[in-house]
Amino acid sequence: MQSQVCKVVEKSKVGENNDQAVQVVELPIVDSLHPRPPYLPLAIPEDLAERLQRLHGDPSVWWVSQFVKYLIRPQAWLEKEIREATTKLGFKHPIIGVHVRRTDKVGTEAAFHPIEEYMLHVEDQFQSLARRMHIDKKRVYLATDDPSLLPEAKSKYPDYEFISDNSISWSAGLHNRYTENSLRGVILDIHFLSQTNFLVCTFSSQVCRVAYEIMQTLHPDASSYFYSLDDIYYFGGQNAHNQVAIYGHEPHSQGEIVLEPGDVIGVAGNHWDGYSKGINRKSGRTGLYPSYKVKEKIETVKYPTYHEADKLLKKQ
Ligand SMILES: Nc1nc2c(ncn2[C@@H]2O[C@H](COP(=O)(O)OP(=O)(O)OP(=O)(O)O)[C@@H](O)[C@H]2O)c(=O)[nH]1
Ligand SMILES: [Mg+2]
Repeated sequence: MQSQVCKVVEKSKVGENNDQAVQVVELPIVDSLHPRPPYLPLAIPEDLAERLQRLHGDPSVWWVSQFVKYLIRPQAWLEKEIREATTKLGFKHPIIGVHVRRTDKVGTEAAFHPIEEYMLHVEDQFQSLARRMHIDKKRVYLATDDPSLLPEAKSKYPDYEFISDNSISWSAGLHNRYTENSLRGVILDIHFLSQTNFLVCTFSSQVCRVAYEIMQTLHPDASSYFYSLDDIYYFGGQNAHNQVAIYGHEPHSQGEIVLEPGDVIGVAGNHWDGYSKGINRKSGRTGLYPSYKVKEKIETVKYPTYHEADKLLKKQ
């Protein structure tokens, strides 16, 4: 990866100490990387690709999650804080995580979704979990930046137990968001969301997507442990997300596009009604197509490997 990572002399140090030897790794906002390295999500390493596709429902998110796991490893003080919060809140399994992103997001980057829309899927999931495990109580971990939601949810759904720290939601308001206290709150919310049995949220929010990424590090394959009310999973600044048609499709109504087996489709989103929207890269047409008629096109890239890994692979 050496060639793609920008190694630059840190300017402030040059000025202060005239120390030309200091090198820093610059990590710009992914969207503004130029040239675009092939290593960007949703690509996965070629040497792992075959095994990953066999073992995980979404190899790209698994690969991203390995980096997240390393980057967010907690220090001792945070581990202690997490343990204390777990006891204080009474966080227990089975539990479903609900993330409701409101405030600045609504009407700008995402649509408003009432609590009823989330709870429909929460109920569905409890029914499905009940086939596999004993449900002593229908517990919901509620994370949100809207402090009015917890009392609303409690009064509308009295047969559920909502586990949530309302003071964290208060601290997530626009005026308090950039304080250390608020940062601790969102770290705890993301941690607890990742620990739940299933997530119901909007993947338009990075908060839920990162919880979903962390979740992958806790199970062999948690790729299906979510329901998103809006976007499909994406990594902000990712390279093109393509699918391949496995069946042909003739449009039944206006707005649908023709697919021929093998066509590459750039997916824009899933409408969660059986149809997805995207662009057929062969015909250049944008429109709807049945989601079941395509599969993911997994991009693989030759990542540099360590000598140790090379030796291990040769032994297999
Ligand atoms: N504690 C808490 N804070 C939240 C929650 N949802 C959103 N927030 C707040 O909203 C902020 C979102 O900040 P942004 O800078 O917009 O981060 P982003 O990565 O763009 O995330 P999204 O806007 O959610 O996609 C977080 O830093 C929190 O302060 C939540 O469930 N719990
Ligand atoms: Mg944001």
